[in-house]
Amino acid sequence: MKLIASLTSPYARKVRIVLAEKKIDCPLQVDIPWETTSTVADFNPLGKVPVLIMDDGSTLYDSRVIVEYLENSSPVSRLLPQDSKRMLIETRRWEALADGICDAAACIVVEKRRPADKQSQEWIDRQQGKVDRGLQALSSMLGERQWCNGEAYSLADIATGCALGFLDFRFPQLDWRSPYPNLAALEERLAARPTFAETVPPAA
Ligand SMILES: N[C@@H](CCC(=O)N[C@@H](CS)C(=O)NCC(=O)O)C(=O)O
Repeated sequence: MKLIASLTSPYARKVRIVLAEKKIDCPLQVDIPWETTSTVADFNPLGKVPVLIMDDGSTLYDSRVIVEYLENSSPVSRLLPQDSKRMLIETRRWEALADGICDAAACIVVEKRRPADKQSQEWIDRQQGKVDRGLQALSSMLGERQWCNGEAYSLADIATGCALGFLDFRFPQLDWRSPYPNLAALEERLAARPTFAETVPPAA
C-alpha cells in the first residue's frame, strides 16, 4: 500500500493521522496536485489528494473512503463507534462538517491566487460564511465535552483537528480561538498527540 498526499492537505493529514493511530505502515509519496509535474490524475481522475494505492494497483479516494477502508482493515485504535449506529452517523457528520470547512477555506485560497482583477469578493465572502458558520457549529456541538463525539477520541476529533490546523496554516490572522475557547482547548489536547505533532503542515 502507498499513500499519495501533499504535506499541506488537511484531508491527507486526516488519513495520515488515522494510519498512525492504527499503526498501519504505509509509505508516503508526496505529490502536490497543483504542480505541472503532478501524477495524481493518473490515480484519481479528480486530480486530488489523498489517494491510497493498494498492493494490487487499485486505488481508493477520497479521504472518507480511505478512512473507512483503514478502519475496517484493522481493529487497532477504533476510530469509528462500533456499537451505536447513531454515534457512527454523528461521527461521520462531524467529519463532513470539518471537511466542508476545509473545502470552503481551500476555495478562498485558490480564489486569492488568481490575479486581483479576476477575484470575486462575493465568492470569497460566500466561502468565508461557510467557514464562520462551520466554526460556530463545531463549537456548539462540542460544548463542554473533552472529545467531539461521546466520551472517546474518534475520527470526529481527527477531522476537526485537521480543519482547525488548516485554518491556522492558511489563515494565521483568523482568530477563531477567542470566540471559541472550547475549540482552542480541544486543539491543544489534539496537538499534544504525537500523531498530530508529526503531521503539522510545513511552513509555507
Ligand atoms: N473530498 C476530498 C477533497 C480532496 C481535496 O480537495 N484535495 C485537495 C488538496 S487539499 C486537492 O488535491 N486539490 C487539487 C485540485 O482541486 O485540483 C477528500 O476528502 O479527499
